[in-house]
Amino acid sequence: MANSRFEYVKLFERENFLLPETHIVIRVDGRGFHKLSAKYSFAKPNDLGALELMNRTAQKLMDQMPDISLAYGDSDEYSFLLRKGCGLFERREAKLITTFASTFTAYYQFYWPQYMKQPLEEDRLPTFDARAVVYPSEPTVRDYFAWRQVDCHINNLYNTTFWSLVEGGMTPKEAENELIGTLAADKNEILFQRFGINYNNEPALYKKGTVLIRGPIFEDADGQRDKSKRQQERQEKKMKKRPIVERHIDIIGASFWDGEKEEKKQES
Ligand code: DGT
Ligand code: MG
Ligand code: MG
Ligand code: MG
Ligand code: MG
Repeated sequence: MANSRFEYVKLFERENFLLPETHIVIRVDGRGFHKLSAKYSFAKPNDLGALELMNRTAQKLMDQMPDISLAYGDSDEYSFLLRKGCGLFERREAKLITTFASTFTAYYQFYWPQYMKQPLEEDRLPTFDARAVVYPSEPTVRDYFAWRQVDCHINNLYNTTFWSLVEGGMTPKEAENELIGTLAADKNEILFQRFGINYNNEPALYKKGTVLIRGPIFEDADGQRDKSKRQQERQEKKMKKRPIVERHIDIIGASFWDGEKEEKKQES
């Protein structure tokens, strides 16, 4: 468009370019899923269809964004790790997070009928927000993902015990009081003694959440900057072709990440 006398308004725009040479993590989270899960009668504490729908949506997003090497999800959230030198949208924060939130929302709604029994209603459509955080090193990225999985574990143990107590006849208030001040060991004990549930035998999907890997996890997009457009496109195609592997495993301990390193060593 030709210049006009109105064009100066563009000077008011501000762009946040996420720090170069850092690991970008983008986390999407469902808006008001406390209410939404009640409205669509999600099973408690875990709705298998809803979790599979999250996983399918996250896989599709990864398909579209070759810069994602790792994703982790549980409950109504998903975190995506972008390769360190990633230049997607020139690392513009607003462009990244709005695209992630809207693309995730679009696919979640698109796949909904394949996984959920109740049809969506226009007065409560599922939507997602997104935020981006940059991490300066591999250890901080590992700690980020550990933090999310610990959160999944704490919530799932609590919710599993809580809903067992309620199914066992307590009111939600009574169950809540019963659990005040209890440690993990106490909850395991309640589940085992009163309900014959061995928490260890609960599905890994519920206990550990879901890891989507398109390794090598920490492969850098190094040298991307100096590459020609054709070379960049070729690299993107290569990344896209790599299969995405879904796992429900521990990512807190070192072995997940070190195993990754071992594989890298063996490859080279
Ligand atoms: P937000 O994120 O601030 O907009 O608010 P919420 O309500 O989405 O809160 P959040 O994200 O902290 O917690 C997720 C809620 O979603 C939590 O109330 C439990 C619910 N939820 C997630 N997955 C399931 C499920 O599989 N079954 C059931 N019954 N509820 C679930
Ligand atoms: Mg929240
Ligand atoms: Mg939420
Ligand atoms: Mg959440
Ligand atoms: Mg445009």
